[in-house]
Amino acid sequence: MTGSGRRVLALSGGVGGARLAKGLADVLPAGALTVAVNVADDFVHLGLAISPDLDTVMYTLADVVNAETGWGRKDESWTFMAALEQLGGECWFRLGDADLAVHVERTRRLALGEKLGAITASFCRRLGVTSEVLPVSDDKVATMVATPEGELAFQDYFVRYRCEPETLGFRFLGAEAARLNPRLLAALDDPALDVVVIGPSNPFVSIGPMLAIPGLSDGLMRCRAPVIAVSPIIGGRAVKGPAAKMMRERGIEPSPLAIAGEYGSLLDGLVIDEIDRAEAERIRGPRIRVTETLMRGENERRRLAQDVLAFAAELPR
Ligand code: FO1
Repeated sequence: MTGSGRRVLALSGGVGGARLAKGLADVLPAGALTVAVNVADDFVHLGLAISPDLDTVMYTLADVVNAETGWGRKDESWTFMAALEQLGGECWFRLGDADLAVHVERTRRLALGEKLGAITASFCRRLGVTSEVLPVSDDKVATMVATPEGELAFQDYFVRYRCEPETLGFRFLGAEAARLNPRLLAALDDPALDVVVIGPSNPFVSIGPMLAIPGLSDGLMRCRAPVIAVSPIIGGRAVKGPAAKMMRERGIEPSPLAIAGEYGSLLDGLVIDEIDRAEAERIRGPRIRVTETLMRGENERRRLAQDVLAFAAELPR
């Protein structure tokens, strides 16, 4: 299905989406994959422009990611953090020494007026990434989390308070005015596009802010290729992060059925885990593929990627 010239577009948040993107990149011909990435987790910290999801995708595709945490770099040293701690600086968001170079250089280039997409492309080239990694927009979008104690900026909610506050809702500041990355629009309209894969990312705070940018939902509805999501919920739990907790806080039972409900008519297909097989017949709308979706290593993520591509080939265009 993915012979020369065929293309695959993946939408990704952080760790889960990045792992599937790596699987796809490994089984596809070089350059066949475009990954559009959430930017609403981005923030300025210690004066530096941090783009956690873009960096997670970039490091994962470059094979330099910390496999344990799923974010940050492997073989990292922490001299900067230790020195900052000694000075009584802000240490709740951990920046490794090599990772720091990315934030410093990105901040410098943004200040010169370079676009986030161009900076990301340049970093990816330098790190040997052959897939195209696109920020969903070059404009600023910021997720705000409503909690009973007031609204929190995303990284405060996620890292500083470890996702502990109850979530009442989300706002994506800047999303309405943001312009979709033109390369993403081009990817959606490319006649060679075989499939759009929504990674096993959080539908509320990873894919949600991407879909809040005008043009993406329409583009997905319009594009001729099937749109397939991989459920981030397996056996009632999120593999990583607060997706299941957020569902319970909305009064929804965490399940692939709830994932199908979140994406609604955008989806042509949904990939769910073996453990949720019994759920398949309750899901109305998308075609369902049941397979092993947990990605513990290289082989599992490649096998899942192959499965998703085979499923896409079975779906009507
Ligand atoms: N996540 C954490 O849980 N703790 C951290 O200290 C942390 C630091 C960090 C530094 C750079 C980076 O690119 C990501 C980092 N993350 C950290 C991950 C991260 O912020 C979240 O996983 C995402 O925003 C959610 O997708």
